[in-house]
Amino acid sequence: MGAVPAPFSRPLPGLEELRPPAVPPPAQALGEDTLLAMYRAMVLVRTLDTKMVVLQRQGRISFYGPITGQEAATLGLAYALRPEDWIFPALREAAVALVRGLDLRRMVAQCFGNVLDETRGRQMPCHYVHKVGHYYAMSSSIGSQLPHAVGCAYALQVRGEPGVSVACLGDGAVSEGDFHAAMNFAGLWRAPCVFFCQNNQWAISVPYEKQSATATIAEKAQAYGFEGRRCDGNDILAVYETVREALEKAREGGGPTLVEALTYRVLGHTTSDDPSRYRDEAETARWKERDPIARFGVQLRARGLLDDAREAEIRRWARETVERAIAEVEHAPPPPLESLIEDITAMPQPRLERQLAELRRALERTGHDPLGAAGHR
Ligand SMILES: Cc1ncc(C[n+]2csc(CCOP(=O)(O)OP(=O)(O)O)c2C)c(N)n1
Ligand SMILES: [Mg+2]
Repeated sequence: MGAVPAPFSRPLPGLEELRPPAVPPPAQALGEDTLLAMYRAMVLVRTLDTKMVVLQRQGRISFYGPITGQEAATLGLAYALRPEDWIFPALREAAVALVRGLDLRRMVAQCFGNVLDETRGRQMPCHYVHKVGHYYAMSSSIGSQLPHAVGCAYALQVRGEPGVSVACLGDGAVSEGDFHAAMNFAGLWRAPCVFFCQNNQWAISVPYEKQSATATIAEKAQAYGFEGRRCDGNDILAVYETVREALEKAREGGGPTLVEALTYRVLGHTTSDDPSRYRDEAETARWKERDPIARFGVQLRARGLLDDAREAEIRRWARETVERAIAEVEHAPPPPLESLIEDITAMPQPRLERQLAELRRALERTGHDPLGAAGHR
């Protein structure tokens, strides 16, 4: 078996404090510390996204999928979960893993795909895994995680184990067969499952109106025999409370809920996309005015929890934390060549070993380093 990278010797300051409460209370009972942790997490994730997009533009990473504008939806979900819950993410839920203890450096290393990446450079950037946090690797194939999530919920039900399984999706997944199969069986089994859809209104260049005939995604749940609820996806407390109630219902044997968080993808689909080629950016400008971080900031200020000095401290901490994470992992070497064939099969495969030896000889002959000295791919 290949080596798992050693844990980092010292934690990055301020990340442990982002953990959600073990039993999330109703939104109106959230403590000041949690409200501020939610805000810090939103700022940290925005800072990370902004920086990682720059890194991609500079050619230091190959690809990135930001959640900019969707922080309230992602983190509203994150803070409503209990530790025993399971998450099957789509592309824009990585912040859930972060607040459940996935080291920011591990996330950044995953984007570099170097030796500090637990998945050893085998996945595209943003495909994080966080086993102890019950966070599965996202599946690139749209909607394919949804039957897995329902299978997990069914297993929890059959075994009588605590926890709810969360099936995350974007609006684009509703035209996949997997979505309908998962919804059908979740309803049939009354499985302890919450479908969490971040409807950011675009699936790359396809707007929601060209994806589905129903006005909302939430109403689709009715056809499968359970409740669907739509919430303001740019209001973190609205998302939090809607998800929390859905989770509580599932925990008490009340079956699944489909939660639709209505939001907007203000940037490109990923760094490989240019949305100005297919959408009216005046619409984007309107959604930027509903920025979820600014909105939550106004609420916190009204409650006396945030002022200019604290805001400046939070932004400085976020910037320093992200920069430090990048500095600590960027220059790690690429995974060793033998990682190409390690962890692939339970028993060593002579054919793969022969191929690796042949590759080594070819590299020695040509002096070519296929991964590049700095691990860039
Ligand atoms: C089965 C499948 N078809 C097509 C793609 C290409 N693809 C990648 S992301 C994406 C759009 C996803 O949109 P949505 O579900 O709304 O999520 P978002 O990216 O907006 O968060 C598509 C079509 C894919 N990955 N898998
Ligand atoms: Mg979408």
